[in-house]
Amino acid sequence: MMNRVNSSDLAPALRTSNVEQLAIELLERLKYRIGKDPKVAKPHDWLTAAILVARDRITDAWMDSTRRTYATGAKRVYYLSLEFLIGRLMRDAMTNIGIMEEMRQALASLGVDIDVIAELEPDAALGNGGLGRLAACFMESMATVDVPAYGYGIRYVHGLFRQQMADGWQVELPETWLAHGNPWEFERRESSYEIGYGGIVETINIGEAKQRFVWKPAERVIATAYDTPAVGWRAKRVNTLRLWAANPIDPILLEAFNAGDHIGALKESNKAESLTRVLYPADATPAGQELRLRQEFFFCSASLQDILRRHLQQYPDFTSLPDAVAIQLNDTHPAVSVAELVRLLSDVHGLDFDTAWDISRRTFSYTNHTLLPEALESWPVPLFERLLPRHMQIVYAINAKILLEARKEKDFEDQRIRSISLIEESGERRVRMGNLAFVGSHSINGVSALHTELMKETVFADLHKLYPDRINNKTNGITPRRWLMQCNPGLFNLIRESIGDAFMDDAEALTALDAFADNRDFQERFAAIKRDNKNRLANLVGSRMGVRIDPTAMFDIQIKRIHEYKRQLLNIIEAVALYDQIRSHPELDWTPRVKLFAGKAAPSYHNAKLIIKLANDVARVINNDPAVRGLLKVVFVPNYNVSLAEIMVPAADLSEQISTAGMEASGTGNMKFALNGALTIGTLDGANVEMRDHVGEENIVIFGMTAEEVATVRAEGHNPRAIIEQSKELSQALAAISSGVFSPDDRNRFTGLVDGIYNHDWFMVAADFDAYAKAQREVDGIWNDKTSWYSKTIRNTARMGWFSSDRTIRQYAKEIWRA
Ligand code: NBG
Repeated sequence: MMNRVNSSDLAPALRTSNVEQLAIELLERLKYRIGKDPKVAKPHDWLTAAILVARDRITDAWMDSTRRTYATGAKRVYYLSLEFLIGRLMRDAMTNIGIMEEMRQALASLGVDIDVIAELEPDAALGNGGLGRLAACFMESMATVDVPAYGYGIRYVHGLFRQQMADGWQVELPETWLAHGNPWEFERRESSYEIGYGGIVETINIGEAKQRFVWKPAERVIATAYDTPAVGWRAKRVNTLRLWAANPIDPILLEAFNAGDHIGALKESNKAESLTRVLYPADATPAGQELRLRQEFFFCSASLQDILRRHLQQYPDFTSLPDAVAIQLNDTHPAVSVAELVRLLSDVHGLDFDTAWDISRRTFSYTNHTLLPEALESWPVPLFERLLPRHMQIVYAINAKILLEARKEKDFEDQRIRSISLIEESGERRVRMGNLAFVGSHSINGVSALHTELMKETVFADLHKLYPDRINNKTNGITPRRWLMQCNPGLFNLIRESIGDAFMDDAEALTALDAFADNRDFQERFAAIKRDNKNRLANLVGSRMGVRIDPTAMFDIQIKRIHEYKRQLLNIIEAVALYDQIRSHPELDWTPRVKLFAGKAAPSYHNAKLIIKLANDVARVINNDPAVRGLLKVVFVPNYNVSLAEIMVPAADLSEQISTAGMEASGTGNMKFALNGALTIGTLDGANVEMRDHVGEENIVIFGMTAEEVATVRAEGHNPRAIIEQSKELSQALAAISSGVFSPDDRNRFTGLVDGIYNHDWFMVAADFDAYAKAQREVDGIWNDKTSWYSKTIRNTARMGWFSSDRTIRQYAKEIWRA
């Protein structure tokens, strides 16, 4: 039976779950918690009942885990992240507590199809892309490898927008994941904290030339906690994801209301609640708005107050904080925590500044997720000072300390000093959050080997020189529960039958599959599963979009946020070039392909939105041209999210990981595809480099410039026009796009996009085009030799175990958190 785990392998705190027992509980929850008779219950009611049955079991294990943490005095890890891209939780939770099959049967006995209600669960999209999804995988892995951890973030009422297509253009609609309530969460009214903004700082002389500082904020809001259990594999541990919602101090100004000002009476309330209403939809570019800084401070302050309160329940004072607590800053979004912790320890809890600073630095560590210089957050000094006057003073005090330290080093002349300063002085003065996170942490990590090396050479070169022991690498990973077991049950069962169960607890045991890579019978079964997964995707594309795609064609998939550096444009241009070729050479033996795209663009990112429109325009022309004879199809699937990824990833033959080398910090989609038996076409960027090392260079198709070559070309300047003129395929494709072949209604729509390639080609689309096209024909060649294709793709599945987020978390725990 699918996904059934032996109950003796489960955590002892879990109560037994046979089908009859589950059916009884389902009826009970339906009646007493939802207030519905089964005769009139709607599918949503059954969904809630099923979740509550699972949640009760998880709660037993949760309390057990919490008691264990207290009893053993284990170090607690806090993961501060403005984003958690969770997706649906039901399947995940039920698989991890081992009741998936029994629940399916129990629901069936009551006339309910679990697959139908599972589709109704909202996809919790409290994140933009890789960074948020990584945080969600980490939550699951921290519980799995038994690290006592809390995730802290914001309970956005509206997650990432819903994407619709209107005539091929992206339109953003609000997302409402809480519309039917959220049965997973527990509201914790008692865990609430005041968060201040603005106001003044009073200085009080306390003798011996010492001073105390008291921040008197002008505005205050309340942060209220909502807890969601995070269940690890086999429920060995259940951790907490604590998300904060903002509430007003005074829900209604009665005086104003009584005076007839009914709207004004709710002003405070609206203002407070707007703080946690929406997630900023920008990925890898800073939002730069006051509300964003307010959000950042809001969740950091609430989380730190909560952490300190919990610490004092167990320890007499804060000298033990760095030994009992590790706080991981997920990117710079929570970097203001550095100043807030120093403030809480010194102003509120009375430690002297130097002690507070020392404790704080030994407690924090920081993960950097991008090198894009425009992505490094910084805040104008006047804004920062107005909103957080005391924190501004603390930032200056930290800066003075750091700069003094640096001046004592040799080789730290003015240029270096300027570059490590927490304050950007050229032009508008700004607080640099990356530098603050760096100096306030004992560990700074990158997310792939290449990214970490580039961090040392570029953004943090001078800070790295001052603190050479701090930068380290932790290559990203993905949870194999969601990204293999749950999303690809067919493959999961085949692997289990072939190599046994060891890989379920240790993904690296997948290497045993290597022995089957050339086995004909195994290849056929592997291929059959891929075909089933492709059929499922073809059905979805057919029903959702009315486009027919042939499941026997190669499914070539690029799904991720739309970004120029990720080069969806390179992929589309190659499709146009291929289209040209198919039309000019109908006599040749073309490999049938379906190029699928999905992803959202930041609403303010003009070129990204234009790229979506181009994909749709190109799709319309190619898909309707009889001369193509169905040999090439292009499809842009709308509203990419975690649930859609769970269908697209297992259905891919070819995975597109083609970013400009040096620009993708790691990538995690690349890992999901390879684990599910896709071949990767990619550049030597991010974690692709390590993937090549693991799967073997004969099992991955690498092309294009290296990060070093890109850097050299950028420094020396290159001549894209000359490159384009030398490539007939490329120049024809670009000419077609810019002359309006795909946009007869607006012939100049894409001229600007094409001009960018001619004039500067910052993302090396022209520079890499020929190598990319050649690599694609190499992929065709492998595809046409099915034995070779499956022997490579099976080896991908077999060798991707190292990219489990369990491995990543073990490394964080051992080398950074010492937990
Ligand atoms: C993203 C990178 C990805 C990386 C994820 C997770 C941001 C700022 N960065 O390459 O672009 O895989 O982080 O580390 O979203």
